[in-house]
Amino acid sequence: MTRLSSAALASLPASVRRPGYDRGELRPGIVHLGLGAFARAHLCEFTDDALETGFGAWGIVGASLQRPDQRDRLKPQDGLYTFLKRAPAGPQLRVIGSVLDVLVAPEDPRALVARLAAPETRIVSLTVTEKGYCHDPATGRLRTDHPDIVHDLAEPDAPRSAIGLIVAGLAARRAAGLGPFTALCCDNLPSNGHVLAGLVRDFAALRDDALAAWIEANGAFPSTMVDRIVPATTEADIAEVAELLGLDDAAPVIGEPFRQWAVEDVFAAGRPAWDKVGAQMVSEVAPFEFMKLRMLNGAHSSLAYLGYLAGHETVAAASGDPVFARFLQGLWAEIIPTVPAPQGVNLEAYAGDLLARFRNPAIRHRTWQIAMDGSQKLPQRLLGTVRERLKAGAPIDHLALGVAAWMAYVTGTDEKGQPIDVRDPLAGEFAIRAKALGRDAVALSAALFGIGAIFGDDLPRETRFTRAVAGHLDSLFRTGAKATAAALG
Ligand code: CS2
Repeated sequence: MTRLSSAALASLPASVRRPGYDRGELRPGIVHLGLGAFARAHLCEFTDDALETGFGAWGIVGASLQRPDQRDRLKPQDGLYTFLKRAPAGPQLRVIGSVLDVLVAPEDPRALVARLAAPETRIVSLTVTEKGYCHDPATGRLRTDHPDIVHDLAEPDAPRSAIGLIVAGLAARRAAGLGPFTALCCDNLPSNGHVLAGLVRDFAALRDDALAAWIEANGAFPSTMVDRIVPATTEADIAEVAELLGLDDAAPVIGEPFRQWAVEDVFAAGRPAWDKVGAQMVSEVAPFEFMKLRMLNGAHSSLAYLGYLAGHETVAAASGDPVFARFLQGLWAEIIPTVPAPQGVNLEAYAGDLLARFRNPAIRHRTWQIAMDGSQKLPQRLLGTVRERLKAGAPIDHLALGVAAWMAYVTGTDEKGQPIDVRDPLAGEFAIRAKALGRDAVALSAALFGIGAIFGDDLPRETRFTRAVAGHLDSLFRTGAKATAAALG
């Protein structure tokens, strides 16, 4: 079969939407760090829509910070790829044209820094996942002992980390007498622009105080709330896209129909017309972030751990189980009082919509995928909510079960005694504790609470919380996830 490419666009079936603008006219105004599936199903689609509305200074140069795979798949396709939207009523296809080129940072970090420093680069956006920020998830501060940060301080012109790259790009711009680009964080972190600004400032200050002051005075770091459920692409998806397209596409992305993007409208050098194509440009992103991180991601993580332990492979299967659907309702009832509703949003209705999205039978989002990197996710997804509920003297049973399910999961053994492939930067720490303490819920939970990067130094002292988690963990070990969730009523 012919491979998708600019030349092959003309042979697409008429039902497949394709770029309606002249890709030859595009200029690279955006560099995107971490060109994974999520960015290609979100930022790149919004940008593709915006390019339809007019002048094309906003093409995207993607950068992979680790592996060359994405570049190797996209280059032969001239950057084109299919977005397969999976609605319950059936699939819809569209070819996205906003990506112009892909660079691979480890192959030539200096070339990427030069691209960041190019006058036409006006936005540097990021989806590098939580752990890509090299920060302490509990405090949001830069980890100066992180191996990539240590490396980048020693070799500031050939950096590896997103933070090192951004600072190198800004330093080169300042040296060249250019203004800064806007650094646009699109990861699921609270106050993500603010956190990114802090990390960039801390790193820059370790290099050069004058540079840090220049960034502080001139830089722009809008906060954003990003939302779309994007499961990892499988071989079966690739085969289905080829069938529907009549062309081979090595790099399709899959996503649900729903998408949301709330962006703080503070840009240093302009932006695409994202507001004309559905993005919400707002002055305050925080209410959107709280709502999404606590209600969607908090529920996603809790359900992923419980569901995985109970043998559910996907979110749709787990949330289709009445016991876990009831658990989600109880969880949202604990979360909602901590969330300031964005203007015009009813949080109960938002929760109802989330349940329908989770249950979308056309999306196979693996519980294992969401379970990944819990140490980086728990603080903003569940633990901030726990702190507020404790302060208010309010019930935390469902939240505590979410945390206990994470603890059971990171022991690395499921309910049938089978090993779990625990992927987490702290997986080694978890394994040592699980090996030493076995299924002693009180001792094991105490040992995990001792990991300050996750729980801070306050939560281990909150006995109402620690007892609830230990009790649930004991029940998970003795009776399993389903019985424990059912017992919550
Ligand atoms: C998920 C998110 O993998 C995860 O941890 O919770 O990727 C989630 O699907 C997105 O944030 C939805 O916008």
